[in-house]
Amino acid sequence: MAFSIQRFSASVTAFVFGHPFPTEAVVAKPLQGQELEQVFGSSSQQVAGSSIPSQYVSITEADDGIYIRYSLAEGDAIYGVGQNMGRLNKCGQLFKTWCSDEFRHLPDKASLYGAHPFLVIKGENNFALFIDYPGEMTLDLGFSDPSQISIHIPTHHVRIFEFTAANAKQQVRDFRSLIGQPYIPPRWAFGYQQCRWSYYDKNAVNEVVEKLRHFDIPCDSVYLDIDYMEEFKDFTLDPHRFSDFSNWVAQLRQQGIRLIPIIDAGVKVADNYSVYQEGHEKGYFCKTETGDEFQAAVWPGLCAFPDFFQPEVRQWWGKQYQFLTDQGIDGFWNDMNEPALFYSPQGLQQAISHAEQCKDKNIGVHEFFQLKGAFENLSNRREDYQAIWHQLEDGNRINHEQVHNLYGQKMTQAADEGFKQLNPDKRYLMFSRASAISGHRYGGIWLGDNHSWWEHLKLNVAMMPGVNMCGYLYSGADVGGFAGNATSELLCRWIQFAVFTPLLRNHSCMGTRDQEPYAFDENALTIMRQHIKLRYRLIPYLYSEFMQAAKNNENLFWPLPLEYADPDAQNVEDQLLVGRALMCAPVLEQNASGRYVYLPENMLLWKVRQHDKFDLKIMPQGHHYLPLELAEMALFLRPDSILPLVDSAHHVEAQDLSSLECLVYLHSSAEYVLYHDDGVTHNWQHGAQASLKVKVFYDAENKIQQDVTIEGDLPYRQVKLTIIDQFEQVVVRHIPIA
Ligand code: MIG
Repeated sequence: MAFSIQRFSASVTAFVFGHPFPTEAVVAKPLQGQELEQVFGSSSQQVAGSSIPSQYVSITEADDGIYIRYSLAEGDAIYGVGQNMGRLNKCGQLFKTWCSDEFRHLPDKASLYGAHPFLVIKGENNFALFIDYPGEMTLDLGFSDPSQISIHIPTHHVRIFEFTAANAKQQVRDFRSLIGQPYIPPRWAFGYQQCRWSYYDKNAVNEVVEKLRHFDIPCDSVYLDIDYMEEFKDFTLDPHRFSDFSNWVAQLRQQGIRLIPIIDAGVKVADNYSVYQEGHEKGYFCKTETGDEFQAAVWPGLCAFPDFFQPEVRQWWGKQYQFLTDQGIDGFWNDMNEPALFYSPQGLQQAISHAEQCKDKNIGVHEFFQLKGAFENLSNRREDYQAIWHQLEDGNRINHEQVHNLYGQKMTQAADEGFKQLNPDKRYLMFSRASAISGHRYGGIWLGDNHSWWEHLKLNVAMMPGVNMCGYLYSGADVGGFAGNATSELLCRWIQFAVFTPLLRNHSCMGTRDQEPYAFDENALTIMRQHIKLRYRLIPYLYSEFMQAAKNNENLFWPLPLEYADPDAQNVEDQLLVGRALMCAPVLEQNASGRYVYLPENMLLWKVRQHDKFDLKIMPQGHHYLPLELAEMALFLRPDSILPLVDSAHHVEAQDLSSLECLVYLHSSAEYVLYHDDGVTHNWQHGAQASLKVKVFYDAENKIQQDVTIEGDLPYRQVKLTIIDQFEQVVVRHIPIA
């Protein structure tokens, strides 16, 4: 078996088989020469052999590809696998990496929109794996045999990474340091965002904005779904329903609202449409085996699909966004980029012939189901994907089947490259539906077409750490659920969790019940208002934690078992750590008036009913039943932690940052470093960052003291400390900032 070994550090090793496709997932370079010898001594030069020197797994080659196997011990848990079904611990499940337009997210779905083959094994042995392969592979995580992990990669060309640092968090950091720094959104993208498919015209959008402002719901952006375009053609505007666009964009901007248009991957095949014409003439679209343009239908009807694997095509595509940025737009969402295919002309023809054969026949039940299936399975057919060919830089072509999972993220890469050309200093809001490993460098992701089901609120909780591990820090689900009809209770509870997700966007499908906060009863509206305002109060913390996580290869959301060693914490699936100071414990059941929580250590509970009023209580380590009315949510502060807060406002840029409030849960010495920058440019990379350090501690006489120090340019002028000690004594202090 021919393979070579690459060492990235003492705890990161890659086994390389054949000539893997250059996915660009990993930006780090393997150690070489002296560096390598320093870490591993002279034996490190060993490159190939007969058996693979993996520390934990067996890797074998067979005719049908490469297998990775590992025997699970009793109590082993598996975390990660990115955007996938299931709970936090993925033991017992089967996944396939195949970016899919998957509307239903039923529990046994093996693939969703993202392909994220990074997993952490925790238990008897502790290690992590990343398989750098952009096609479909099967991850059988104890599904066929509960005592076995078996991963099948149907190729002889792949790079397999093994992470052997002592604990899961470090393994994640090591992985993240390989794949590079995440995309950084503008700070306003941490506000509340309102979406629906579709706000049909300017009036519809204006009405949403008016109502949100009227009902005192803070909001930073409203989304434009496919109906803003003329005949669903990318980079066009419907001239009637969205006339005088740039003036309108500017008007909304004055009210603190940004418009975020959708961009679909498919380009309508049409004579009088310049984007198609140019792409067609220059040969920029994906081809079939015989070199014709590959076409399939999506919303605009028959479409061609930009061949994003070519740098020149990406450059061309990236420039198209300028049509909208020139009119004042600074955020987008890239949809349907798995790519989703409703049908191909060939597929449709086959189904029609099938039907014709059945015509005038008294068909049997089996024939009936086949006939039905012939039409039902027209979308996203494997044969259609196999008909797509990509042109590579080296002059070779590659079949789509081999690289399917990279398509969507290359679209987002194209957008990112375009933005950098347009305005290298500016941060644009960008997130994608399809993704793989390394798309996190170009944008965030949303979690796709979920349903207004309690199960999908739970799924949202379980997915956040998984996508974080793969670098997708700017992410979130469609709050309230996309398909189906949300109850006001579900939306309230969902918002109570989503106040912690960087992307906080309420979105719902055409034909469903209105889902804006004001579309529900008065009581629900009040509850949502309070918790959305809480979100705005949390923005300094969330933003600071986000930036630190991005810079230090951390997650924003960590599962409890990865942080705490005690046995009871290992089973906690529905509470998450949010940054370094907080733990959330959302209510995830209908009609629940509370929930069980497990506290691995003493924590300070803020039961939030009103965003601007503390209702605080120390809860001791252990199991508790916590009553939580619909109007209440639980926010836990860890010992010796500090939570920075500011006042809410109608939108992020209107927030008054002159006074900062810090909630301190003091045991012996608490410290927080609040990161700050301009929030709109990339200047932070060149030193334009500031920080405010708050330290609260006991002095030699057991008196509470504080230190507030600043570095750089900060908007904060005074700090109000609300300090709770271990005996629930409250001390309030006002510290001016010089
Ligand atoms: O086939 O643009 O996931 O957010 O509203 C549906 C319409 C296409 C799927 C996206 C969803 C969006 C919808 N799109």
